[in-house]
Amino acid sequence: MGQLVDGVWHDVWYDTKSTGGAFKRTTAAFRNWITADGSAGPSGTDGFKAESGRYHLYVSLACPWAHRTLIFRQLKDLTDHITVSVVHPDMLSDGWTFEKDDDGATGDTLFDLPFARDIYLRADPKVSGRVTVPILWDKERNTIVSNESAEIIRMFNSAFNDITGNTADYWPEEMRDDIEEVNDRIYNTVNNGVYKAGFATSQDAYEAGVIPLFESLEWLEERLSKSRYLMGDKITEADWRLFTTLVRFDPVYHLHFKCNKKRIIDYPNLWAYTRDLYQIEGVAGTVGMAHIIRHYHYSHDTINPSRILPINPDLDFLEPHGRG
Ligand SMILES: N[C@@H](CCC(=O)N[C@@H](CS)C(=O)NCC(=O)O)C(=O)O
Repeated sequence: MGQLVDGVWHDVWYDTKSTGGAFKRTTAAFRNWITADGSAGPSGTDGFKAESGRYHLYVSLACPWAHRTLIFRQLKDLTDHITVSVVHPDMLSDGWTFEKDDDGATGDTLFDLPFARDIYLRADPKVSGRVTVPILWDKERNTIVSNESAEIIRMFNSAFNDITGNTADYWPEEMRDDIEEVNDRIYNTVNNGVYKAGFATSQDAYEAGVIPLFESLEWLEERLSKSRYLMGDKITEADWRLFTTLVRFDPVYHLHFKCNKKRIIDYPNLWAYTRDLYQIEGVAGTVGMAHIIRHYHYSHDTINPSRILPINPDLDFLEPHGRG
């Protein structure tokens, strides 16, 4: 694990010294948008028109942020239009690599490069910052469109509608303010909350992550006792953003990140809701549980230096959910 500084790789773990033991996530660097006509989106520059076969996604099956983009690629019928490479689950001193010696790790199917950092360097030889996935690559302009999953899923939600004919809308205009409010709490306390707890290097920083996390899980349990999905009867991006954390919670975050006050299976509504989403057509195929378990336990040697992978209880995501 490390980062690029002016195009040079430095192998360094997260700096929690300067923040009193707290994990602070950095902001993504590439923020362009694919749009239906190639006009500029809310940030970045223009010139990224939705076209079949033009774009490529680099993902890790372990990563909850990359997982969002795979779900939207599936739900929006983009699988024939956007190609994918899957990194190796082990993220060690070279960061994400394109090693292929693990089931499901495809290598770099575009350029056959060894490391994910090489994709960043191809876009900008002097780039600085963390080498994160997902990466959305433009094969025509030979650059990174975006490495921000929250924005990639919004592009996938609508930019390709004329190409696919799929008009399902997970970010409806009239619900955006309400979705934003829910996303905000879930991002800060749940999606990123598990990382704040897990990567903390002081007791205070750990508690500042884990306490709000479980307060939010209680709030979500209550909310989901009254409505099938977060915003009512309709699935929105808020649900998919929550789902990728819930599906990893019991197998990984509970033990590895010390988020062990409760498990998701201890919350009847949250657990049934997780199964409900898992059972939606196409979604199960995006959940790479072997990479999820391997990546976290094997890669974070400050947390699990023995690299022993736990034998977890079996979770039956296909058990009938009884919601609806
Ligand atoms: N803002 C990014 C965050 C992505 C992210 O942090 N990905 C993690 C994997 S779960 C990563 O690649 N980390 C490598 C690193 O921080 O060096 C997004 O949501 O797209």
